[in-house]
Amino acid sequence: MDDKIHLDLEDFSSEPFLESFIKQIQKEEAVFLIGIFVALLLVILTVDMDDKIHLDLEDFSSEPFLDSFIKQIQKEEAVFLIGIFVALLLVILTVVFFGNFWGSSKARNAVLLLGLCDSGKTLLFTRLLLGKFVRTQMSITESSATYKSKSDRGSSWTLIDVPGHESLRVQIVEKYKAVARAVVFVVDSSVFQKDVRDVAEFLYSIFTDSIVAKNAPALVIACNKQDVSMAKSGKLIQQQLEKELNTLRLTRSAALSAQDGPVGGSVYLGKRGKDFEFSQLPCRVEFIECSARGSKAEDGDADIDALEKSLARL
Ligand SMILES: Nc1nc2c(ncn2[C@@H]2O[C@H](COP(=O)(O)OP(=O)(O)OP(=O)(O)O)[C@@H](O)[C@H]2O)c(=O)[nH]1
Ligand SMILES: [Mg+2]
Repeated sequence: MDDKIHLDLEDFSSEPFLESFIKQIQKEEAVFLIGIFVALLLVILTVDMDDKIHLDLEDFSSEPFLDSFIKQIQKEEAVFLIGIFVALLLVILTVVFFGNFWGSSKARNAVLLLGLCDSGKTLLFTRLLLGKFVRTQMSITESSATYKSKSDRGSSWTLIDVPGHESLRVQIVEKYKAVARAVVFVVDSSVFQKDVRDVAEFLYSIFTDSIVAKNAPALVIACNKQDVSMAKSGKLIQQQLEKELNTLRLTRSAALSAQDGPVGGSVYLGKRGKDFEFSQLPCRVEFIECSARGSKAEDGDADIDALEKSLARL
């Protein structure tokens, strides 16, 4: 497991660089291939022309029948060659197109576990990967491991447990945001009333980021600790977050418009002129209820079926 975590971290630390490198190569490859194609076309046309001149010279000494026969072959050869070129061009375009498509979708295979401190990310991470209960401590660095989803396709994602502490998470989110296929945002439903403002600020900072807005990773809000009797329901958490994000959007846009100069890297959350709702985000949003601890803690299973189903649909 340690090895896996270590290796996955190494893989991912270079991913944005790798992604841009591949894209660069793909771009240059396309130009290179088109260059070859044009060069080949020129060579063939020249050869064709040479042949013609040569044959034309011969024409004077040969019979008219032979002459028309050679011309006929030349015509068909040209059609044949043009056919080959069109086919080649199609192959090149297909390779470049699918290369780009494959590159970008393959690069985004990370599922980020985000949320405030103590919301239960590390316990959820362990439950999803190993199924067992562990005693956790405050995370100070990210952990990652390959998670095989419980779908028929059996897709695998790299699950990344990001520490909740603000001074640690900002840099880590920055590192992985471009490769996120989904964000599982873990909320401690038992203290949600106290946390609502911080949760909204964290969500706001992620979903107004221009790279996140462009990639639109799926958002699963995991309302955790449902085993605690005071826990708020997923529905209530959704309503209160929508209200809080609406207020936050008003204050933030007012603050932004009061600033001088352009503000980079930030997009508008939701739809202008309408109260904020999660359905306005450009990605799939789901609220699920779960308990990473489960009713029997060490001895029992977690209650994370809804989360597993959600991950299977990614
Ligand atoms: N009752 C209950 N406790 C839970 C649940 N999930 C996690 N906990 C407990 O909450 C505490 C914090 O859990 P962690 O998984 O360490 O929290 P975290 O989100 O990783 O916290 P940071 O690493 O500081 O960001 C631990 O004592 C867990 O046992 C749950 O579903 N129910
Ligand atoms: Mg943790």
